[in-house]
Amino acid sequence: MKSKGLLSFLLFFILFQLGYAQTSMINVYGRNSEQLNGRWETIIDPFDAGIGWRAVYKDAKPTGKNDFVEYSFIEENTLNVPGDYNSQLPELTYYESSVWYKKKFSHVPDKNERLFIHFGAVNYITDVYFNGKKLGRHEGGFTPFQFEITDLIKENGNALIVRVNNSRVKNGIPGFGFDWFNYGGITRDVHLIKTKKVFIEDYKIQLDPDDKSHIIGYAKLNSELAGQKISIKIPELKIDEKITTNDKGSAAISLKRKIQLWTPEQPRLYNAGLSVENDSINDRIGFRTIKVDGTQILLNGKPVFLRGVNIHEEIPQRKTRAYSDADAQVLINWAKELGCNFVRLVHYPHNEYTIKQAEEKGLMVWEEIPVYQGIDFADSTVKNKAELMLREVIKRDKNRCNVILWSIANETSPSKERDKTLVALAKEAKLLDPSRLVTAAFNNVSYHDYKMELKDSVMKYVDVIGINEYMGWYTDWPKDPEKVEWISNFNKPMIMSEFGGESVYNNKIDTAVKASAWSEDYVVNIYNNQIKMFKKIPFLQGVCPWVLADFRSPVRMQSTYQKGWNRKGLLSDQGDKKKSWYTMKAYYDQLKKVIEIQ
Ligand code: GCB
Repeated sequence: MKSKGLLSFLLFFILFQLGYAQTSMINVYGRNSEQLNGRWETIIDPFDAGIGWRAVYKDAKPTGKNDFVEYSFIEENTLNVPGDYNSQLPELTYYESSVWYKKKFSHVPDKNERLFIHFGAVNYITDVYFNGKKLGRHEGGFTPFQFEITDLIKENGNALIVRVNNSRVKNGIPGFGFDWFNYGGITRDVHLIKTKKVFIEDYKIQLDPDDKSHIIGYAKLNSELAGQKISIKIPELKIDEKITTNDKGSAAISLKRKIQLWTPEQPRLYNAGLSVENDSINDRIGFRTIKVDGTQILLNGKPVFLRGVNIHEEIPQRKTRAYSDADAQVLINWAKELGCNFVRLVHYPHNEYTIKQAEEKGLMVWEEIPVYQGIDFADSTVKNKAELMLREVIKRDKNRCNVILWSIANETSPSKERDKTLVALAKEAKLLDPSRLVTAAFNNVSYHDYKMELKDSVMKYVDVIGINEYMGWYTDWPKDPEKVEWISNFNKPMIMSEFGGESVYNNKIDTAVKASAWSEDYVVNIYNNQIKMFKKIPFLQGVCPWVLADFRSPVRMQSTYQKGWNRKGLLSDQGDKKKSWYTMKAYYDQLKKVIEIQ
């Protein structure tokens, strides 16, 4: 057993060394770059025949009458990038296999520049080829990655060829089964990034958790060059400073200023610029502190109750993944309208547009990696993959002040291997980013003597405990909701990270006592009971109904009401407000009033 574990670790390590994608540089949108979005030529390849001797990546074209190339790209067959492929052709609706993509482009070379192809996200396995050469592979559907192409670029006729495969994999993250739609394809923006030879690869500019007038962080070059001057400008704070790199190519930031802090009520962001020689990056940075104190969550030192909602990265009316700034606005505006100050972005890292819209509009964010339910923790590569995903998302979003929680898992069953992985992830998150809180959504609550007790050995490793419970839906109420007593031995804040039930919009069937009626009134009843219970939980510091909108799920095939949709949305699949929307909104309005009075 041990040697099997070692073997798979070595295998993963070798894979990682040979042709694995580079972790992406941060803030692509603030850099000198060009989008490679649009129509890409495609070949649908259900049996992956294009991998072997057919070698699609060679981009062969028939030349003579008897020279037929079965697998060649033609201009008539195209799909949109970004965009999931399942929603673009009827024959791809439930497709789970490979599609090959090709993008041609020209580029005027400049000998002082370096070039990178950057993918915002591709679901799930991606093999990337450029001008006939394999650049490498990336695994994981929701995090960015890049490849350098400086030495391979030509002035004309560059061909970027990508094989995407969205098959569910047993030792993948997520694993075989999950309750959302398995949208495959190049689902986020693709960029050609142009940097100078020396450029800023990474930076962190945030508030000192212990001093609200102290900006701390670092800027790091792509190479270990000492003595380079990096300039930082935040004009509205009268910051115009130069810092000098050490022999690791890194320079520390430490600046004292009077700062207007970011809050949900006043989400103040400052324009910031970083540059080295003639390579520069722009960002918008906000400053806040987030901590726990016993059972409280403190934002800028003051207790805050999180009025949240769970959001999947999907536009229900269009039956596609959400991928643009316009899509992000739709989702975030709904959350604002509901009265939220917080969103739980489930169950995987969402696109940067959504995080930024939330930041601009004053919503705190829970970000999660897809360590979801049936993960194969016994496979030793799983832990490495999860850690890599966690690193990728923390690297990407560490400058987003609205991100307050890194979630390492959702509803995993305790086992020796699970515990080891989750504890390692919690420690890794803290190590990479001590300025934020770590959480996970648990469903291990034991019910005894009319009491609900938080029980999971991993709870002691997180700062905030998320609890998913479906009382009134999957389980009966143990007793009168107001009398349900919650017990925690952790002295930590708890968020009710999921609760709710399914209903079909406008379904007035009067069987209010039967969950299986999918009636709106039945679900309103669940929400009213939940709210009664919440008021009696002393360590509850936030709630997140499941879920903002009905979402597509191939495990929801009940044929009268679900029809391929999980119907627990406060909004219908057309964005109509169900009765439960108004129940939650009224509760949030009431909570807001309490804050105003204080
Ligand atoms: C859960 C899961 C979520 C499901 C939901 C449901 O506990 O975390 O992904 O969609 O329940 O509707 O059952």
